[in-house]
Amino acid sequence: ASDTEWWKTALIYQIYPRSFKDSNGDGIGDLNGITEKLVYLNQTGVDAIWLSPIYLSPMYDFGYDITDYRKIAPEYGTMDDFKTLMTEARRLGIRVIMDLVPNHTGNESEWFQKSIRREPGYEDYYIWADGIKTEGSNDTKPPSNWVSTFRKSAWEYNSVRGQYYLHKFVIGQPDLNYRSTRVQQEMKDVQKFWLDLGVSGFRVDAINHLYESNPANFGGRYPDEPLSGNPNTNPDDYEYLNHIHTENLNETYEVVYDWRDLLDEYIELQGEYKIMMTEAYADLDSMMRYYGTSTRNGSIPFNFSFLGDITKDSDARHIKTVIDKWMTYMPSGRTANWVNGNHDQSRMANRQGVDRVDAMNMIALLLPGVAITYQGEEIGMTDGEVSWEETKDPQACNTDDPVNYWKKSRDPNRTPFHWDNSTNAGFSTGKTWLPVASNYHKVNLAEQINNTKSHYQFYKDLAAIRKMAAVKYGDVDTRALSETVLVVTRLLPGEQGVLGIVNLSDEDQYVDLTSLRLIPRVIKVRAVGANCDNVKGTLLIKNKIPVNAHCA
Ligand code: TEU
Ligand code: CA
Repeated sequence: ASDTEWWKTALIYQIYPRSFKDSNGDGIGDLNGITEKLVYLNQTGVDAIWLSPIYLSPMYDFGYDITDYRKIAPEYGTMDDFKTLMTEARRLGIRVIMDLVPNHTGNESEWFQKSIRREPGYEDYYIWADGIKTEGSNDTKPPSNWVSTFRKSAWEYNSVRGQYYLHKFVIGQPDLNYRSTRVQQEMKDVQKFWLDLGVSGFRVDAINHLYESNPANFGGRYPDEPLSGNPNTNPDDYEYLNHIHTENLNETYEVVYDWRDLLDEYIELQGEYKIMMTEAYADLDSMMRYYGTSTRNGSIPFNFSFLGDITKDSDARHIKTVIDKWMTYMPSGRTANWVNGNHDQSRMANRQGVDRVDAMNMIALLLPGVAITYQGEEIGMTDGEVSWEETKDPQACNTDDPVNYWKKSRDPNRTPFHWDNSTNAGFSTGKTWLPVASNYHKVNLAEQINNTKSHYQFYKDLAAIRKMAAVKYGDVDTRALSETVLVVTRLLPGEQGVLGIVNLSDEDQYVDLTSLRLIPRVIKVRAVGANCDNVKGTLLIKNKIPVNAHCA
């Protein structure tokens, strides 16, 4: 396979720039901070970095509310800083993937300002609608019952324009109108702008929200969503409704396939395949359609099943079921992917338990396809503690609930990276934008780099094993040998095989490998017990090998 196939086996590292590394002491991570740490990422074995948004923005939703898709937020640096980052990344062989946020802009965007004033050409850039007249009053109701994912009506009245606009997220994130061909073209131009700067593709934000049912088919009105019937919700909650009119519409898929074609033009232009990964929390069928059809190529839809379906209580058989589900549903010839965390979800140490961090990293890195690691998961960071007073995430602030806000808050998984034991974990010399998690003296990179039994060393070792031909191109076999032992085997004829063994129990296990028909065969083995890597090396497997529950 040539280098144009890099994306099929990429190890992608998600950077949340605000919390990665601050280079100038203002307490906010920035581009020069990322550039400083590229050597670290290279040594770790990362193939590509995906940068959460770095564009000009008022930061209501920390960059997912974009003012100008072609400008860098001053707190993150300048376009020159970005170009320096690109040059250094290229020198080290690290690809750069940008976050594309097509569903909405920020309300400070020039497009939105022009649309409010109905400037010619911009009238229909956003989803504008009249309110519904109420009997005996001059007031109007929002055009439909739609709810924002961040709670309450998804419609906001604008008195200058005299109409409501749609916002699936915060009020400052107006939804773009993809029924406008001009909007369609704008978003292609944005992609070309970054591709021409040499980026290797996009992670596409909130793709499921791109289209809403066309009022032309509903008597000129936006149709109400049916109620979900979930008794644990109230009309302000997103979960109160079934989103049949506002998520994963047919038109959305067509746009994704068109973007794939656009990216494919760059194979010839730049000699590189450009990756597209789409973000949608959706049912499996809706998800798989993003991959494409028999005649059209699509994206790699993020596989969030490890985040949603694997918990502290999952046994080996359940984990195998979760893995198999994606592999069997995925259309043939497409590329799998495994997401072990992101800036929206609780960290692995909290979700699956600190003693399963190595196991989850190993599973994701040994399975076929793309593996995506969120910054800090390679050292087993935990969610930080963020009080109501310190809370910044709009999803938490919008609860208006100083007691239960934490259930919705994404701040704990966005606290600064733990580089070392020094002030602010070596992230910044200034007051940090979110508090640093209190356990950084114990959990930090500097300590783990010198400790061969650490999460980091285990991760780095696996990233290297991932480069072996058997893991890149070999067959996969996943087995639950019992409720507590999971085995992932990768074999390629004529190449050294790889065997990953997970012991989920608190007790030592003797794993009988005769059933795997690997004997006698020289194979690289990595095994993980409760919290350590305890069988290491290349073994000639005879029959049984011990997998300890705890580090010696
Ligand atoms: O997230 C899309 C999304 O569906 C979120 O509402 C997600 O379900 C929620 O955050 C889970 O807690 C993307 C981005 O990843 C997120 O950070 C942005 O806030 C959102 O889009 C709007 O751009
Ligand atoms: Ca800074």
